[in-house]
Amino acid sequence: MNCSSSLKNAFLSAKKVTVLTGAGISAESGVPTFRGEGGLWRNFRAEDLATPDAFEKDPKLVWEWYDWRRQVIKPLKPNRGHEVIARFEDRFSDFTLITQNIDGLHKKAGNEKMIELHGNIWKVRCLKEGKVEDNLEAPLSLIPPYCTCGSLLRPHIVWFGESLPYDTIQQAYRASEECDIMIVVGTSAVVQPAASLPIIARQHDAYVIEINTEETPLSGIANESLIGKAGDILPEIERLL
Ligand code: BV8
Repeated sequence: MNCSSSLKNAFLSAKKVTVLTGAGISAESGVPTFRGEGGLWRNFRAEDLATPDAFEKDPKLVWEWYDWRRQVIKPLKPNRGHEVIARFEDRFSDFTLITQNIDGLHKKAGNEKMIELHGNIWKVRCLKEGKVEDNLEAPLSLIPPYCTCGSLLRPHIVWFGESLPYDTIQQAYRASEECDIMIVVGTSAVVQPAASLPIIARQHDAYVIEINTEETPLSGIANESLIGKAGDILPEIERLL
């Protein structure tokens, strides 16, 4: 990777750093991405599995898919990219991690504070009471699972067509507006509102660095678009600091 002198300078003067991650950061851990070769949406239709209508129509089918994904993710470990981002939390006094991922690998890597835009696959929510609880059972002993109140539980995940929780998206907007540097890692930058965050950061004069194995709609907007694996490029950036 050829790091430009502007990238080095941006880090030298940066006070607030925000990182936005997508499925690509977890690809090297073995978590399937959504789009592109081998992506989940190549084999499954989002409308059948990741919408409130799909859940209403067939909660068992939706839960079977999430149970399968939980079993895939459970034994996986954070990779070098996650580890660098975890160290960034200690390194920068004003640091925010925004993730679209639901796999929980940033927490496993050691990040303590993060904005999980699309929820978390290890949490369930009671349809009646709205109560959110951790649930690490994989495979699930009962599909679909039920709350102690007798109501159906759903994955605590934001599906297509659902609004992100107000506080969550407001925090993400603020971290995008206020940062000096935004590093955008492993996202195809097509799912809204997450895809608008780097644009907001640029509009507020942040230095936006994209890391991806291929070009995305963000590549022409970012100050630097670094093509390669997150697990290779993030350690190189860390060595510069
Ligand atoms: C909302 C479920 C208001 C969780 C997910 C038109 C019609 C209808 C709707 C819309 C529309 N236009 C916009 C919308 C709204 C919609 C949307 O954006 N749709 C898009 C697809 C057009 N958004 C919503 O519905 C959101 N809510 O807007 O509310 C509203 C309400 C009603 C109606 C309209 C609006 C809610 C979005 C929630 C999405 N939930 N899935 C789950 O089960 O997992 S989205 C899914 O995509 C995941 O959550 C994921 O996080 C997200 C983003 O994907 P990426 O992370 O970017 O992953 P992807 O596979 O795409 O890319 C991976 C990248 O990594 C690639 O670029 C690859 O090159 C790179 N890579 C691979 N390996 C590496 C790497 N890079 C670096 N290193 C590597 N080693």
